[in-house]
Amino acid sequence: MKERLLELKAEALEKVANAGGVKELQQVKVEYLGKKGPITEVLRGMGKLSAEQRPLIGQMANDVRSDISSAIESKQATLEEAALEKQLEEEKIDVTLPGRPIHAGGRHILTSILEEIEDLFIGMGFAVAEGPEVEQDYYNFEALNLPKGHPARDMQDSFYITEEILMRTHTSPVQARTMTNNEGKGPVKIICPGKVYRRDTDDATHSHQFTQVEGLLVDENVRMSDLKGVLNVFAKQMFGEDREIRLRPSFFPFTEPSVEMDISCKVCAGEGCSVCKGTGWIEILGGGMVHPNVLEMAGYDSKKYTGFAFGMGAERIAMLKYGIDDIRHFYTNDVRFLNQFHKA
Ligand code: 2U9
Repeated sequence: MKERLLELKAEALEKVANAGGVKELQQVKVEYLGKKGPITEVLRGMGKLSAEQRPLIGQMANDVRSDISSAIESKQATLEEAALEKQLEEEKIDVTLPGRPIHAGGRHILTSILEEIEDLFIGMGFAVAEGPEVEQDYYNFEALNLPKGHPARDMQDSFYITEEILMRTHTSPVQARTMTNNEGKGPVKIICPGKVYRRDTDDATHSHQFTQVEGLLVDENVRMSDLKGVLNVFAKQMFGEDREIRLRPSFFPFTEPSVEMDISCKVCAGEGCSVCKGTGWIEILGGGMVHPNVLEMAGYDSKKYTGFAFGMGAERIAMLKYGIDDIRHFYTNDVRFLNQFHKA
């Protein structure tokens, strides 16, 4: 029995030493120390031994068990340590590697230019007013001195939803609504930014949807020179102090007299080049004195009140300021275009 126990011990320790993994080690444990293992079997046969032999063999069997058990434990610790080492090696992170860049978005150029225009007029005391894009024929045309059948309605081919409802063709209905709803019929000083819709065929300079900023100042004794002063400040702040403006006579049904405003060409400083088509001037907006009919229709006494109004396309302003050659860039959202206008 003694020999058998020593033999089992040697056998088990060899298997423990050769175990390549924790699983294999567990098998050795079950095989030698389990209830059905050979050592248990030896202990079961101890009944046949003499009274002197029994405690000796019992002690020996326990020693063998405990030797195998501690060999397994220490082997298990070695194997686990090796497994951890391997895992750490495989999952190694190089914290000195540079981080991946974060591609942060930014303001759309059209949003930036609108905010710039708004800030500029807010600085001159204007309030910002907004209104619906789906508008009544009355506010879009009638209230602006464009009755049904007026030839100028053809100038602005429109998206009609019903006979009386359309997508607004300009932001002027916002001013018409503001004046109409102004209970005390006192002064009005607003700018109206927003999307407008026209049945145009899209090309480099036309879009069926674009963005306008219109302005309106109504008060007593408002004169054309006030319009010129405000627009001069706008032009110089937006395009540079060295730019000159000029007003040319024009026609709009809602203003009388009406003007168009040019700024001196930055490229040739008025000499004439391809950008200004040889004229030295570039058209940027229209305006004029609010037509008495428009004032009266909104409930204002046109003998007491006068006003000026103006309108511009925000895309056109951005195109001139940044040399953008196609209005469609604003809507196709190619990041190579958009990223050029992000401030760091
Ligand atoms: C009211 C009275 C008058 C707004 C005006 C213009 C002249 C004008 C164009 C510029 C380029 C439209 O975007 S564009 O195509 N606009 O030239 N707009 S006067 O006049 C008004 C508005 C509201 C109650």
